Amino acid sequence: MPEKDSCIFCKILAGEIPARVVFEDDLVVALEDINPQAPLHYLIIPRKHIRTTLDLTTADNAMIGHVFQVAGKLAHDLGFAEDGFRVVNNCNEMGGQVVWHIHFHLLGGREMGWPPG
Ligand code: D5M
Repeated sequence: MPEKDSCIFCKILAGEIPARVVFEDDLVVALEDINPQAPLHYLIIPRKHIRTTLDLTTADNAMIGHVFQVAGKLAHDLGFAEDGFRVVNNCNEMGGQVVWHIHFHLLGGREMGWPPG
């Protein structure tokens, strides 16, 4: 079975698994993370099934730029842009990736530590 067919994020994007969606357009869907690591924790998920950051190609450049624009817009619209926020992409096991469909964490609502854990 192709990996895409068992991908939990593809199932969410297809409406087969419920999610608390806060934004969507033709390129991405943003939703509340089921296991929040901050008072405000959203996932920005490209509609295209891309396994990891390492699988991006130049064809994805505009979409990735769009992800960051959406992150800023969401932080602004949800009222935490001025306080500050963090956008995180985890890649492969040691990077902390557990879902194999590229996604970007948008975290806010608390002071972020550095370096991250
Ligand atoms: O992060 C994967 C993230 O995906 C992790 O923060 C939990 C979140 N997750 C997993 N399943 C769901 C559903 N069904 N709804 C919302 N959020 C979900 P990673 O960067 O791969 O470690």
